[in-house]
Amino acid sequence: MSSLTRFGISMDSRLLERFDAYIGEHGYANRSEAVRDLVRDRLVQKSWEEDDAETVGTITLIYDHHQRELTEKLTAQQHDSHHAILSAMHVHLDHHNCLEVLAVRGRASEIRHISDRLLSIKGVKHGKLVMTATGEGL
Ligand code: NI
Repeated sequence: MSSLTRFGISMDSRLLERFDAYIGEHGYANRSEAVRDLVRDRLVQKSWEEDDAETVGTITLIYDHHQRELTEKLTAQQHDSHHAILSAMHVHLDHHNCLEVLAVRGRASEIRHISDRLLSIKGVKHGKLVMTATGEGL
């Protein structure tokens, strides 16, 4: 953060009441931090709408490793995208199910494409791309 600038916000009192309830539920110490997080979240969303923006995210996958050829397909896809996959964590949840979390970095359009390709493989039970940011400019 460079320097702090104070500014005032005018808001409908009922909207402010709802906002205060929201920040109370989410454990914010004050309105300023809550407003900062909302702004950051919107800026992160915007960066994901710009296909060429450099972004960071995580792809979470749940699958049954006994499913025929699934592990091989997932591994092959990840090797195809090795330049964008920074790290992979594998957890054996039980006898059948595996959890995989991949940290990814690259252009927004490319990361989305990698995620779509992995999540659409038959046998992947659930998955999600969490879109975050490099932290630059936030
Ligand atoms: Ni496993």
